Amino acid sequence: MTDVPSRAAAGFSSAFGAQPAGLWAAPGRVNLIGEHTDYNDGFVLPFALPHRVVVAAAARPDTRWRVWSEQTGETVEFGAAEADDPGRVEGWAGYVAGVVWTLRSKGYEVPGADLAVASDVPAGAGLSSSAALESAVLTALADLGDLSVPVDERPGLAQRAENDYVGMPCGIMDQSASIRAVAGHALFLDCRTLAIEQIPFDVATSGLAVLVVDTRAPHRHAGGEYASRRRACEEAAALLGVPALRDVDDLDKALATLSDDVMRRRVRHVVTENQRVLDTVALLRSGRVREIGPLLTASHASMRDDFEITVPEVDLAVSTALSAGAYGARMTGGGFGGCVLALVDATETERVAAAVATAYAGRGFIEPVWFAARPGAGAERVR
Ligand code: GAF
Repeated sequence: MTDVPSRAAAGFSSAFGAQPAGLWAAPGRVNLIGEHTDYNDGFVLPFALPHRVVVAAAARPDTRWRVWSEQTGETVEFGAAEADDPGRVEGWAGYVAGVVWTLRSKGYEVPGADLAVASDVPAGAGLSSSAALESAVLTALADLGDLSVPVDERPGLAQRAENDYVGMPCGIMDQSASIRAVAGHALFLDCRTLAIEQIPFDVATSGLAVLVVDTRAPHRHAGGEYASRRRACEEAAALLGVPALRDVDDLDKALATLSDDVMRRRVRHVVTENQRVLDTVALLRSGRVREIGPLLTASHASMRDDFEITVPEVDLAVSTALSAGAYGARMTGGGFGGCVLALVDATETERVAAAVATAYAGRGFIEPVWFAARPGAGAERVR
């Protein structure tokens, strides 16, 4: 199969009958650790995938946008009136219109454009295909219009497109990973100050691999459940009298203050998960990669028991990977399906993946898909 940039370029030519002015790419991500901590002003440690959304684009002389998608084969067209009206453009093109909206509403003179989108980021797998689309479009429009949008402000702009145009109350992790990642590194992000540190994460030199298993479990009520977790965290912070759960520094005292058991467990997940991110970063900084395994596994238990965002397929993939010898394993992403990552000896990757597939067959689950993930680059112009 032709590579993704070539598919985007070919799609552009056939949809718009011209050559694109350039090609821009932005990756999906795997979150190594730090789940549902971003909107609690906490810490996250994602890395970019080699899988990317590629946008072939050219400016237009007017303020209209036409977007062709390889996935649906359709072209959606909208103008300034639709872009300026959050929610008006629906479906996948809403992410594109949201980026136009977020830039325009900040005063940038966004050029009209034709855009063709191709991607090898698995959609609906919790690997941030939507953040990759937003990030690729934002990077393309900023370049095409010669807009001086500071790189450290781009993730927040893309997040705003998703929050306020599309209506998904996500945090800032995915857009940050897609825009600010550096190949060979994990991105340690403080979601309050937006300070970042690139943590070397070249697992191959340690003889290790990050096995990613797409459980292909159908997302169950993911949107509503995500929003309700976020709400519970905000309510808990208000009850505890702190700006965000990141500010809870005495967990026992906080748990004793709260009367609702579900809320207590939500708080415990966030507070302990933040600490696990810091502990993981400390280990990686001193090159002790294998030792992060137990932290990954503890993160999974916390998501399963306290935050209650896992599903049977995900739990089975984690427990099977661990029984097959993984150093640690956890669900990655927002939850209710999606992917699991496992830290394994590189030579054992296939065997562990096969063990998960066998366990799935035994339970009658859909056959999972797997790959070994190496940290890729953030958003960039590719041609
Ligand atoms: C989704 C969201 F988009 C992120 O902001 C983050 O909250 C994640 O779920 C959970 O860690 O990917």
